[in-house]
Amino acid sequence: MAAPRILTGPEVAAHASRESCWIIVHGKVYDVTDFLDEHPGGSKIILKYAGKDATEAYDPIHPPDAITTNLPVEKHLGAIDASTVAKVVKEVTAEEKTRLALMDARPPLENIINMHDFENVAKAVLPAKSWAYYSSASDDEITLRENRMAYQRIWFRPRILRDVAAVDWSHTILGQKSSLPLYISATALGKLGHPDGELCLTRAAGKHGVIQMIATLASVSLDDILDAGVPGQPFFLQLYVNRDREITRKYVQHAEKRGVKGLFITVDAPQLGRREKDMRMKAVDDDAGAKVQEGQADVKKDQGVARAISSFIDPSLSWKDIPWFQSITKMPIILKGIGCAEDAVLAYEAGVQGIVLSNHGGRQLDTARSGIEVLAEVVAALRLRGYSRDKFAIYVDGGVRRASDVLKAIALGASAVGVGRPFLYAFCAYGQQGVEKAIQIFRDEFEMNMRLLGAKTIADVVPAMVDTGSLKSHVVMTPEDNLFRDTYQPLGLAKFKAL
Ligand code: PPY
Repeated sequence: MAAPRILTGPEVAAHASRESCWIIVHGKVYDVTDFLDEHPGGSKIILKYAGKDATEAYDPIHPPDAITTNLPVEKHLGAIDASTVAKVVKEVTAEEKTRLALMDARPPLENIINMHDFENVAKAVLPAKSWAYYSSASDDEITLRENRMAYQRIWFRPRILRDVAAVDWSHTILGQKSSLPLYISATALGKLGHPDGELCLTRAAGKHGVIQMIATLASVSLDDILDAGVPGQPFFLQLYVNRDREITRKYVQHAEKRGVKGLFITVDAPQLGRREKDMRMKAVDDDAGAKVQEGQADVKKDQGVARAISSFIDPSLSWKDIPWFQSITKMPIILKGIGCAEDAVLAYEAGVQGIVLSNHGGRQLDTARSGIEVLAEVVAALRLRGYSRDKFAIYVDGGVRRASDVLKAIALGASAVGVGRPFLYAFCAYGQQGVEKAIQIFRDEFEMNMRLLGAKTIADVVPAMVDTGSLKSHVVMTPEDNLFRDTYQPLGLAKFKAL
């Protein structure tokens, strides 16, 4: 076999145009000239790095092997001699300076006492683009806000004098032991928020006995996440189904072989929602880029991070595909993104092991109802069909910020609850330690709330402990949620150009 070709910085730099475009990623040189117009994120962003090292920009928003699998081998030109690559001196913008100063001035972790605190710090210390991607939801973001509000329309009916000296909030989720009755739900592109990305979750989850659901679109590869786990650490996998089913089959079977305990197939995203904060951020960036790359046509101008990389997801996925999934894996299959009782019943009848009542953190169909509201009708419909909680799991996610939210969901029949953004914001703001602190806060809240509710164990959290009289009424007044209001960033409108 021929020795791999070693290229130098000047050789690569000579290919810095649309006619011949080479880039460096992870120490390797690629000829991406023919790929420019196929790049889901548009050609302009690649051309910005033409002739240069693009690793830093590539990493957070691509699965680690995207470039090697998408480019034919003849376009893999060789390795780069790093010592010959001119160091790019990055201009630090005023915005970046402020951000770094805020990072230094973060509240000490011991002063963080709830999930809203993490969100507030993340909002200040994240690059604007990352915050826009993570925090955004679809259209008017009504569902995003409703996810939070719905919990506040449920009231507790506490029990007293039940000897709650010892309370235990540990739980079993999909047959796996968990120190909390919740799991870390999948959120994508973790390296947009922290250099270690999703590994911050993995390490904290392993240390504290919490289950992490790994996202198909994590910034860290599935294997690297699994390798970072402690022996026996349970993981779930969130799946986006590829148009090319062979890719999906290999991915699923690999996950199973590596011991992943549950397959959560996302079913609410045949097309990604229009997340306007994310889209606007992209438009702002393109305007700046246009000055550098004058005259370059770019077809995908208004997409935002998420839409730009979602084209592999198969919109033709249907109920007919379920038997195929059942034939390729023995992992329990959970459909993630159910929004009404009719589909919950279809899932039950299809023989999958569970569902997640979810609206994708408000990021898909706006004005879809909250998972917690849907739960009540789903449990009623499934009971009529003889369902039992140990045979079919019903999870809920979206808007959970407090242990009290989790207890409300469990009282209403949820098997456990998914928590996504709060853990994401915890690591964006404080890395692994932030996630550990978030877990600690949930623990403290479970202890207090279970005592005050009169439940010694999770099995004691029963329907009679909640009053859902207002849940379906979307207009009742509730006391204002100040912490949520202060961290929620209102949507903006199109900006005028500078005068
Ligand atoms: C989301 O952003 O809501 C996701 O589920 C992740 C994602 C990221 C990029 C493309 C498609 C989906």
